[in-house]
Amino acid sequence: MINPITFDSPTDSLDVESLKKAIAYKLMFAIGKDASVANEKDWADATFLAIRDRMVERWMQTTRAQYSQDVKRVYYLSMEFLIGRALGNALLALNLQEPVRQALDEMGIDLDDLLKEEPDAALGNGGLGRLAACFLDSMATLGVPGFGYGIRYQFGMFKQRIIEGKQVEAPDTWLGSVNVLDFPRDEVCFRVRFGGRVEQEGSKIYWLDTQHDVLAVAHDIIIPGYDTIATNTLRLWTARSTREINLSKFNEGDYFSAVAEKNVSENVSRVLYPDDSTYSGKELRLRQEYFFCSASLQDILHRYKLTHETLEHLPEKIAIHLNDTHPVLAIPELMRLLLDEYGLDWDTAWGYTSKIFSYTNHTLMSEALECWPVDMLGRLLPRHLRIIFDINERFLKEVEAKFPGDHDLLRHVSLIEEGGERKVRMAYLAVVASHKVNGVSELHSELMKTSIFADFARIYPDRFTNVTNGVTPRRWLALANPALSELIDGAIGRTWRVRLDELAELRDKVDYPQFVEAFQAAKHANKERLARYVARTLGGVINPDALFDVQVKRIHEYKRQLLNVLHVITRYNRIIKHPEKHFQPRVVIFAGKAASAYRTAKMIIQLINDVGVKINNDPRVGDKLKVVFIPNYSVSLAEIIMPAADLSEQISTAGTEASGTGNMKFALNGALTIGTLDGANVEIQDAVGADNIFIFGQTADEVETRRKNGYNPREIYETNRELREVLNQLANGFFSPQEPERYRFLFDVLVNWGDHYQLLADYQSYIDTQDRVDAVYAKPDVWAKKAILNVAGMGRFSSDRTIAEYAERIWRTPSVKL
Ligand code: 26V
Repeated sequence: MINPITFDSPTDSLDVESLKKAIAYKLMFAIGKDASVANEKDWADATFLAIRDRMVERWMQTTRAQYSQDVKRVYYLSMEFLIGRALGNALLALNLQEPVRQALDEMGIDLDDLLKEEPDAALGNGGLGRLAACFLDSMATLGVPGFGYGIRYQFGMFKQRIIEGKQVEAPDTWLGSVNVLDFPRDEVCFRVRFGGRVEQEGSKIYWLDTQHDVLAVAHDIIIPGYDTIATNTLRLWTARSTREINLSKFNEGDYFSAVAEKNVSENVSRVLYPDDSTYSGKELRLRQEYFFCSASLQDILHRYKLTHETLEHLPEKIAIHLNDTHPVLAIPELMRLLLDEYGLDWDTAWGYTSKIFSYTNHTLMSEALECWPVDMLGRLLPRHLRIIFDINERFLKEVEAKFPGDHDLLRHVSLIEEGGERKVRMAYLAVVASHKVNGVSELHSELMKTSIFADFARIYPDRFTNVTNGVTPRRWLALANPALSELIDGAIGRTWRVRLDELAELRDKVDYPQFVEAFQAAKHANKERLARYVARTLGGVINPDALFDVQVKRIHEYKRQLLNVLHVITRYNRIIKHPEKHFQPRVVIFAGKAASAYRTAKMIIQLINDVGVKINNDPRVGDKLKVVFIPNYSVSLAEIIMPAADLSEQISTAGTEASGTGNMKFALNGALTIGTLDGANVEIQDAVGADNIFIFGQTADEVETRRKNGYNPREIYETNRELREVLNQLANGFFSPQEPERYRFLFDVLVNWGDHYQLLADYQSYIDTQDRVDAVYAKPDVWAKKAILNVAGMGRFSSDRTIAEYAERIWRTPSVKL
């Protein structure tokens, strides 16, 4: 089928002279600019295009090998891919950083300036989307035949500005006018249908009279593996109207509605839902989910059919992974295609489907679990609703046979939630149709089996498993932290980039004062880099000799940024009360976005800024304490912040953070963690040793027990003098004199309305532990040794390990041979 044309490709040449020519050529013929007028964006685009050429050939080679070896492919379906910038990563993967730097240098251009020109591809909210991006990197690097499928949002994650202390959202126009990132594939185009009705004729079912159909057009992004030919694809769908514009309306002179119709259908890929805190049944969101599932499934079957006559081998040749419940409509869509389009009988279709799918759960928070109103689903996707009912009927029969007479169980596990508005429970559908269901850390996977999926764990005990998350060492150490990378290279060689376990060899280095000193110097340089960034963007000066205490992540009540603020205020009060005392200088750094409709989270951002204004301008405080909120947290910003941290704040209420991956990035860059026994923190403690991490607060069990026994935060408020003072300052407008009632709400949340996330219960333990942090930081060598032991212990948190586990235990996808 594939007939490669062979020729001597100029894109093989990777020497400085050829690179220079290639970049100049792209500038001229692809961008259409002369060097004398080209701006930095033009140069960046030209450079990326020249490098992209050098990836294309590996890409084709990989694809050819995949076809000729008839490999099993894994399709990773995700509503979000938070990939960040591509150029730096491509240069690293192809080992072209130095030659390209030199080539540009000889043309009078600085590579570092160009790298900053690229906008982040911010097609995700937070942890779930970034994990998907790390997974793509690891799949390519390991040669796993993996494809990402998602949506090419015209507007990704909103840009955050801080105006008078408050978050203000602005659209993210990342696509700009020139786009060099992806290959548009106008010919790879599938119709996605909506609405209509279902008609039965004998055993055959027809989905008829659909309206508002949309075309899905593919755009391909190259995912280079590190130091390998293996190169994968991320295929993102964009919506196009089935009719360019309504010509009859146009001719009638109704220009507005002629175009409006086109816009409505293209809205499907317009914008990323900037919300990972709550689930709300928005019809557009449902349309987005079906849109990308349907297009992906049609594409997957089309690719399979290119090389297979029958569907017989489908489950041996494809695996489909569901990144949370957002792509769960892929299940009834595959069933629909197999039943209605290919004419399979139910049992065969279901047999294939349940061998093909696997599902990862990323949160236990009930408000984030998707449930679609039966009415809405029925209106938008009548055929799929019918399939879901059929799946449910057969599933409940199976349960009835296994547990006869247990009617409560049947009601609990039904895919349809009854009582009130009827809803489809998407997570249950995922569990019933998948052969494996995993959580993202050991603790989370256990809790999953005792909470949200307890009944299913009885019905399908072998289905549930754990695969602890990981992060790619390429982006999160090699790219983000050249200073530390170089030091590590000198000590243990360069292969840790693909075998992160080798970092364990650094353990012995704590006994070499020279190494310890160099480690401290690298950290200091990274802190200076961050201080410069802060000075440039915020204007304030922060002292790189102070302890950098960092909490960066989405703003959520469960992540407890507010607990961090309670500590900051406590410290401030102590400094004022004891002017004579020495305090370890600290800069407390925050960054993160709040969902635009999440009032409390936005209030927490404003509080951080108000507290910052008060403390930073108080002459009695000086260098002892500074509070900084860095706006517009993103992948690129994280690459500057993580390497500069001394202390990593991972302080969620135990039992709420499924895993966390920021915790891993910080430790990998030599920060010590202050954290609860939550998510992957538990495993990080095992890996780095209890002496090298600051654990505080209640365990998940203790949180649960306290909740059951009737938790009374007011009692803690009344008995803890320092805490009471802090909370009173919130309530009486100490930090908001212009509007004294501003933070009364937060006071009430904590003291009068039950303190759902038990901040007050963990407060004293947190404060005491922060005191221990100061004491250790006062001994720079002791601190540095602990930091080195953190780096050394991070081997198992590589996403390469994670992907190897998925490939072996869940997808059963061997690597392609190249
Ligand atoms: C839910 C929704 C609801 C509808 C609107 C859009 C939207 C987007 C995302 C979500 C769920 C987000 C779940 C999530 O991000 N979980 C995080 O996953 C990380 C990777 O496994 C993990 O490290 C974090 O602990 C977990 O919070």
